[in-house]
Amino acid sequence: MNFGPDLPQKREVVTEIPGPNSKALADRRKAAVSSALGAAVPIYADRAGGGVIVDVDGNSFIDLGAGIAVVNVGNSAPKVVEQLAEQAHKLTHTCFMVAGYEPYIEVCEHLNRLTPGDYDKHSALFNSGAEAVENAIKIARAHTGRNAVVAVEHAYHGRTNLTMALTAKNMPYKHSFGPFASEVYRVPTSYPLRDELDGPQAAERAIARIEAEVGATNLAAVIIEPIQGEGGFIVPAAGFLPAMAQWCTDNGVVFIADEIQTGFCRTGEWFACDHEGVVPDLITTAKGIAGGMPLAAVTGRAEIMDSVHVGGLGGTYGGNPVACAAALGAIATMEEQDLAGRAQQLGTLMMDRLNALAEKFDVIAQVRGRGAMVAIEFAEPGTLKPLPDLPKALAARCTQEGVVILTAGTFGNVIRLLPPLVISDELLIEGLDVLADALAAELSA
Ligand code: PLZ
Repeated sequence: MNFGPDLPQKREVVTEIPGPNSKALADRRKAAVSSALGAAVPIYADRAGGGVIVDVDGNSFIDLGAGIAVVNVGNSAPKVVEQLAEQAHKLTHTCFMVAGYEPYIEVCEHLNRLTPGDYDKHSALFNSGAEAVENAIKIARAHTGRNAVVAVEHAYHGRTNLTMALTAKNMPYKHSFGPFASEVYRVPTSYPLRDELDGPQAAERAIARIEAEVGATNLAAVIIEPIQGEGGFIVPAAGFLPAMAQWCTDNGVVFIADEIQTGFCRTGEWFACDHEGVVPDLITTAKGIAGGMPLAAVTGRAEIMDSVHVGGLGGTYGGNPVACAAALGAIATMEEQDLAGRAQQLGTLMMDRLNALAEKFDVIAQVRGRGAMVAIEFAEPGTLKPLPDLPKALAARCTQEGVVILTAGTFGNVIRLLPPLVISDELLIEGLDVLADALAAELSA
């Protein structure tokens, strides 16, 4: 039997999609699993590795989603599996607040070393991205003694009560789940395709709103994804992030970079903040940190991280030893294989091909992104009116042809590409060709 990374790196559809085994699982799912959980593709995965996902019917799909930017090092990456298996044989759980263990401390050491800023840093580990965001806000409030938090338009920070309040989009994340946490304010961001502002102007607009509607002295934190993920891979205009960070510094406000989707080599640097030399006070990470195991972190200035009373942060499973061992394997893989450099190469390849596609199809309003985090926004030619049905139809066509592709965007009109960073050029190019054919077919349908 082939394990993940040994799987033949090929696209091969051998049954109808979904095949009989996937259909049988869909029936069992219907009977056993809450229908509240969505599914981007109708197939059920059996194995995955490199740039492919093989389903329970033996169909081999090119993976252009990496489980939403999680398996940057590939599925079942050798070092991840090796280290987590070894750890699992030694110790699966004590609870870090009961009895500590080395892998937790070692992950924190790596985070303190790799995240932006050369000041003294401390970290704390959690289970999910949303939990990391919640804790970053708790820390910022404890540190400043202030309550208010500012998030920006198109933001995504999670599905828990506080993070739903921070998240912008109603459907499917917030609808019917209110009331939401209080003292959360939303201000405009920088969305170069849809506003006419350069980075400093967009920051000035956001800051004016904060000063008028919240007041700096009430504000604990500003939280921003340096490139917005679920919101549609919105890359702010140059200068926006540095100006926001500077204003926070000048006003004693904690600047939190949510790098849960952008982190760990995805954008061609270790973190997206690195592209503009932005140094956040706190940074939240998850997803790519542990090669698929649930782990998340808050890292930041030691004096901010330590401003919470002893015992004020924690949780039963946060920084579980097996997840930490996986993170150590993932981080070693990223360093040894220079996956940040690889993300840059993949990005160039995707941008070149997609820009050529944009020349041909006027429904493509913009191709954008950084490194291996690239998106296409679709809009009615000449108007920027979002075309939300098109990405959905394209993703469905791609699945039929053996390519897994994800959508995004506040308006649902974005296709996003997030291949595992260990995918081959050949496979990525083949995936992009399938997407191009799907677009041509859809537009002529
Ligand atoms: N912050 C920037 O991208 C997770 C959401 C998938 P969790 N994004 C994928 C879905 O539909 O639930 C995300 C993110 C940013 C926070 C989060 C939340 O991370 O690990 O899903 O809690």
